[in-house]
Amino acid sequence: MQRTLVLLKPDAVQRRLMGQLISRFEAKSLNIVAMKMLQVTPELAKQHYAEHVEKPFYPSLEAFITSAPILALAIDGLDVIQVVRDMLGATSGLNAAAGTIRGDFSGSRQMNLVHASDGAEAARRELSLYFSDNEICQYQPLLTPVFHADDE
Ligand code: FUP
Repeated sequence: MQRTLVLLKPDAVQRRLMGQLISRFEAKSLNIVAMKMLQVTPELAKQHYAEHVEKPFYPSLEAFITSAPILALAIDGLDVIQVVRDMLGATSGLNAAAGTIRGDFSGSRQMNLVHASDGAEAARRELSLYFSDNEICQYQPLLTPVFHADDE
């Protein structure tokens, strides 16, 4: 079992897509264990996108990610980091396959609606930027036995 960080970005909030996007993660049998709406500050944007801060597109990316609230989610599941990355699709909505979130809803590289951690180390780092340990809900997901076998 893994945990990943997902952000529904300002375009998802402004376009009233939050419900539809959350539904996709629920339909995939993943377990949402924390959720928080917040406005990203420039300081948090620089921490989140540390690898991009020096790139030419960063000022525009920061303006976008701080432009309206986001919804941050912590999501648990089997291989959830890769499963969610696959559900998002390629970074640009212009290239993302149909059936993925970006492929179905986005026609932009920047306004691509969603972020998800791209590996175990990124997930640990990014989860700690948005959630403290006591904000992660501990509960027994009752439908697990109908979603996958014990040994998966
Ligand atoms: P991803 O891991 O798919 O979220 O994509 P990246 O880490 O490569 O990029 C982070 C964010 O920067 C993406 F959401 C899109 C944005 N971006 C731009 O706006 N312009 C670029 O040239 C590249 C990325």
